[in-house]
Amino acid sequence: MGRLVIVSNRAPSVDGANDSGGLVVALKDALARNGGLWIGCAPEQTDTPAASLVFHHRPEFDIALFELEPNLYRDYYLGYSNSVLWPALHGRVDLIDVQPRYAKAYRKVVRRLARLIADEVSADDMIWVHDYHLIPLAHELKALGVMSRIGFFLHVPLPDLQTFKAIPDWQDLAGCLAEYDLVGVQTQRDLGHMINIFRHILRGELRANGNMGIDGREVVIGCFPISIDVKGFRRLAEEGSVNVPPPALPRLIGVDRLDYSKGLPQRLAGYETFLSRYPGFHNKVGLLQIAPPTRDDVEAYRAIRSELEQLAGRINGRFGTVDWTPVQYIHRALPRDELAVLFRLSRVGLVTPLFDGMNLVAKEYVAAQDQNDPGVLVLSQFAGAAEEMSQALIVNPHDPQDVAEAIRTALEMPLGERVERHRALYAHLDKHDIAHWSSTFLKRLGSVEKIGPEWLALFPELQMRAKAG
Ligand code: ADQ
Repeated sequence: MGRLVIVSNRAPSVDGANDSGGLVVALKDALARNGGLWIGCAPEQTDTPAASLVFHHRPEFDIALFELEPNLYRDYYLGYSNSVLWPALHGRVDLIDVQPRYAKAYRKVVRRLARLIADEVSADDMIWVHDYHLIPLAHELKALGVMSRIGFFLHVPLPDLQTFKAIPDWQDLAGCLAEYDLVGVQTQRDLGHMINIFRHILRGELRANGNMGIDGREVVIGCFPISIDVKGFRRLAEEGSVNVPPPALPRLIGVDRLDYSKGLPQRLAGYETFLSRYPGFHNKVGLLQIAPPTRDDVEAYRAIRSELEQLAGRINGRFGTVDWTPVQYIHRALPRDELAVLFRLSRVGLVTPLFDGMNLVAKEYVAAQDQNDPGVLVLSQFAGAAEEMSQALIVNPHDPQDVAEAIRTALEMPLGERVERHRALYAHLDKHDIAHWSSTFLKRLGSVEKIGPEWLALFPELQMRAKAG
């Protein structure tokens, strides 16, 4: 039995400091079982990157970092990954910034990483690649003769065919995706898009077993909705809130990375409409919006920040009084235990992205609630989470009237209905937590028929370094 090798742009910290929540929790056990390895970019760039992976040993698994030069990293990460792929995959083709050097850097980084990984893995290892930063990795690894099973999971949405074609290298990228043995997305919505992309760009055929036949081989595809450590997060909220007094006013809460896909200005517009339609709620509710900055070096992110600050200021100026601030805005990250408590003490969770692969905040909000007096989740129909969480109040985030009405409904919802909705949401989450997500994906990857020399023979022009393991 080989190892599990995780590859992602960012690796867990070497000292385990940022382990709480998320992927590390999900994968720790699977990694520990077979002496696993996690490969990711070194947090600091250097003008003289090491020629091999830099290893760090942790008790449960090893971490191997690859180093990059600052300029290369900038063009690969801020450039191609976050100024071309991120906006395109989120349907914001107007924000794509096409620079030839970005695409070059992206391919160069992935190719270099593939060489480092090829030296390290054997055919028995199972490789799981994460997210849009590394789409061509299977292509590069297979070109180097790596015969391990290679799976890919896309954390962000896969848009429809027309939007996908706005990416300058769309044919190439679709081909690279199809080189994985298993491609997983978050939702049925995205799975439908993937089938369409493979059909139209690669002349793929959907088979009776739900997989795609492409160029004479089978690509296993599937929908694997990611989740959270439900019980762990609930515990954080319960234990942390014991000594915290509830806020003076019922609170609405929003927690998002400051990103244009999260629909923050639209959320504030919905709240403003609510306040102007229902003056009876003035002085009786408050919105707490927590939005730490990300990717501040990209222009689109600076723009959203100043737009949000202006909107919050406008609402406070228009409706606020000496003793009431309608919008409280915190522009930084908070520790997870504090977030969990804030979720539990908030009557309404506002999760209204314009387009989101899943949205873990929606799940965290539900997990944190007191089951005897739960708050209400208001959820965008465009969050992947909406496919699983139909007992939330589902809204169109582009329509401020709809958001305003949902806020009112949530605030006025009787206890019995809140409990009923929460019970159904929590029961689903409890069964489909992060451990369920990772084990389902890995089981499927493990059952994929192993590639053989006949597949490698499809690439006679490439130099093979087949590693028989
Ligand atoms: P993100 O776009 O980062 O993830 P999301 O799923 O909401 O979005 O996860 C954000 C995480 O960061 C949550 O765990 C949240 O609690 C945390 N966070 C947000 N604001 C914070 C703050 N102020 N302080 C501390 N923590 C904060 C991408 C995709 C999503 C997909 C995830 C996982 O865009 O659609 O759900 O990956 O696959």
